[in-house]
Amino acid sequence: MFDQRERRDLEKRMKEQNRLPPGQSATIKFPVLHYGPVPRVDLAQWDFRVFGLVEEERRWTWAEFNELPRTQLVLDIHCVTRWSKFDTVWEGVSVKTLVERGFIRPKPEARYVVQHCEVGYTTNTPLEFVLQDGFILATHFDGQPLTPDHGYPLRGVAGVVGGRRADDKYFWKGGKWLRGLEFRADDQPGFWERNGYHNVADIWKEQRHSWPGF
Ligand SMILES: Nc1nc2c(c(=O)[nH]1)N[C@H]1C(S)=C(S)[C@@H](COP(=O)(O)O)O[C@H]1N2
Ligand SMILES: [Mo]
Repeated sequence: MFDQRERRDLEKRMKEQNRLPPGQSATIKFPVLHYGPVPRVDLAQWDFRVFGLVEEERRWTWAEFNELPRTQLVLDIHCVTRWSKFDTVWEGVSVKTLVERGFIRPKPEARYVVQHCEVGYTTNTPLEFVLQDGFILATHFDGQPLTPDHGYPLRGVAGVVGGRRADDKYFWKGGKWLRGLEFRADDQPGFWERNGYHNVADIWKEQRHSWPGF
């Protein structure tokens, strides 16, 4: 059983440090949230594609993906359903690093990125969002490979690193069971964005839903 007192103390501490966005509560657990079934993944068939407005489209097998430069990251994550989890530890591949090291070369016209996941789930952000430190393509959580529920073998993670920034976004902007990144000139609303969630998803402005007054 998780201790209510421990949770409340954490929430108070995070609030004092200005790390608790409006309307959120701290959790010590790690809730699971997604639409549809957990896809079964065969790593022998798995690939990761980088396509659209890039100088060269890419396709990496699971073995190749694991040869890419790796990053560890500590993030606060904020779900639109109002739970926040602090100091979560992720490991995987940083899109920023891939761009800096020439593994991905976005064309100058590329301004948005769509994350493509198993069974057609997508989520969209500006290109700058996936290029900042608060976004990672994660294979590991807390030192262990992702569990199927949390996106095994690969997920996008959208979180907050090192204090508040202008473009901190809710956790749904990280797609679980991620299979590719599409670079685009125009924005393309993803699954939750077409189903009522806010396109921008700024956690500090509480951009939860796109319906006014909801
Ligand atoms: N493929 C996929 N990714 C998804 C979702 C989904 O429905 N499908 N839901 C998003 C939402 S709303 C949240 S809050 C987080 C939840 O991640 P978790 O289950 O690891 O907590 O995943 C995001 N990524
Ligand atoms: Mo969510």
